[in-house]
Amino acid sequence: MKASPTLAVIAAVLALNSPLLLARELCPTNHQHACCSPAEPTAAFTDKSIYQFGSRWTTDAGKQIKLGALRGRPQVVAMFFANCQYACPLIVNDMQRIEAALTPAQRARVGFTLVTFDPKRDTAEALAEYRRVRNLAAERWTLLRAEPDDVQELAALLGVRYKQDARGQFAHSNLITVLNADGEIVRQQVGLIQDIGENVRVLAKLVGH
Ligand SMILES: [Cu+2]
Repeated sequence: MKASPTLAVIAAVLALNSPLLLARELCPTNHQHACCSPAEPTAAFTDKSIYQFGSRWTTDAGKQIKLGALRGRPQVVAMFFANCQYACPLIVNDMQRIEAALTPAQRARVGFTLVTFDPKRDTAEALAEYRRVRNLAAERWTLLRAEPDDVQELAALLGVRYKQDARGQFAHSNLITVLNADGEIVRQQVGLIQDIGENVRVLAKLVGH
């Protein structure tokens, strides 16, 4: 009769331990136990990923998303504002040149994202109009706006500097960033009307074609 309590204790210990053992077995060692920390859902992104931040964004279709929604294919990203008369149209032009230089198979596996640093004027409707005027394909292009603090945070992560002047226009960095499918910065191009060749090569490598 003495065996019963002992067995019960052993059974209880085994029952307690088994989920842990199971979790450990399932954990790939190079994943920093991301799968074992349900309290941290963002742990699935690496510490180099700009997707690890929980900021909320709105698309030009009015849909609420987190940046992690862009995961899964490399993204060509730039920050801009729709009222820009000079630099931003050229940035978008450079992105469209990259888009055009990809093969159809590559193009299907790459996304293009424009993030406004002028959320006051660039409402979802204004961004939708920008998409229409610039003919930005819905299956590839994502246009985003967010609250100023979140825009600032993303700009800091990308190394984009911007400043609004008295007339409401923005002075800003001219920067195109290539992210891999996990949101890590792979390459950045500074300036306007640059040679897009290296971006295209990097993207081709990322999509494995
Ligand atoms: Cu601009």
